[in-house]
Amino acid sequence: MIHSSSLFSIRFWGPVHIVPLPSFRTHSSDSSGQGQLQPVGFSRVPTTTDTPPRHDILPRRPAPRTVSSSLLLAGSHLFLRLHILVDKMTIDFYYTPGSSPCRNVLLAAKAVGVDLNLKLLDLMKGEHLAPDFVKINPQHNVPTLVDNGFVLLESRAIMTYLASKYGKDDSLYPNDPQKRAVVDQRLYFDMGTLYQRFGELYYPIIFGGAPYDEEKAKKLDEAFKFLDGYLGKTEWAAGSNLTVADLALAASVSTAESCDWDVSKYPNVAKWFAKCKTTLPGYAEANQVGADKFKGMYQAAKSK
Ligand SMILES: N[C@@H](CCC(=O)N[C@@H](CS)C(=O)NCC(=O)O)C(=O)O
Repeated sequence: MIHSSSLFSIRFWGPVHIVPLPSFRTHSSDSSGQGQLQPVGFSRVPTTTDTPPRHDILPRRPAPRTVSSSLLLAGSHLFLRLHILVDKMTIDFYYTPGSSPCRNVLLAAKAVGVDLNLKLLDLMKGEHLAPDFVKINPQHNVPTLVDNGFVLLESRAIMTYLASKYGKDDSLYPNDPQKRAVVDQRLYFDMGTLYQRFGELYYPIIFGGAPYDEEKAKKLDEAFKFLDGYLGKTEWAAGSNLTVADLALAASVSTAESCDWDVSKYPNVAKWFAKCKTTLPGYAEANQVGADKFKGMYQAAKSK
């Protein structure tokens, strides 16, 4: 289990007292109008070096010019005067361990270092169709995240949300537009091509007792070759460092491996995947346990 312990929210409470604060305007002692910052309403002791204001040539300003530093000061002043309540925040996570999309999120939470309050749903028992859950998620699917009342579906959206909101830095989901675009492309590739084709081949076998379909297997093989091409160019899926794209792709590849898909046929994928298994934070707990459960479902379906 992953325990909730390290996250805190800051809640402001009680009446907000707006205190009179000094605002600032420029004291124009030269014709450029760019003088020192002077608090308005605070007296300033004249010094011998002061140049008398040249009212004869400078137009009088009807109102003081407020600058951004006054806003900053106001913010910090207010902050000091507000009551601060630090309390525990809960991030509920509805999931089922065998689900590859749920493991995307579990891996992301481990990599980000955020604790989730795990809420197991047994899809086989229809727990995801219970009215209380459908009220939270009308699409009644997992993974579903509820972060202090904020509900989010779609595993890859949840991953990028966790990385953006709770990441120590932007390495897992870069702020740079082009780096981020590559991460997004790999995530969409995972959802729309790799995992999609995996599902098209294996879901009918596991959940519908269908026979192995060679045409669908060729499509999945092609998707793995695309991934092999990406990983031939960069060390990680979207560049030189680990990102959320690696986490999603690793969950998908592990799920295919659970169904006896031969990952060793794709040398770059095999090398990268071996590294993922040993270096992704909490890999065994977050992903392998669930991938093994999925393997059990596949084996059971095969033996029927
Ligand atoms: N694209 C979604 C897929 C979610 C999904 O298909 N979840 C399945 C389990 S793997 C589910 O909850 N199915 C039950 C249902 O849709 O009622 C994601 O990545 O989060």
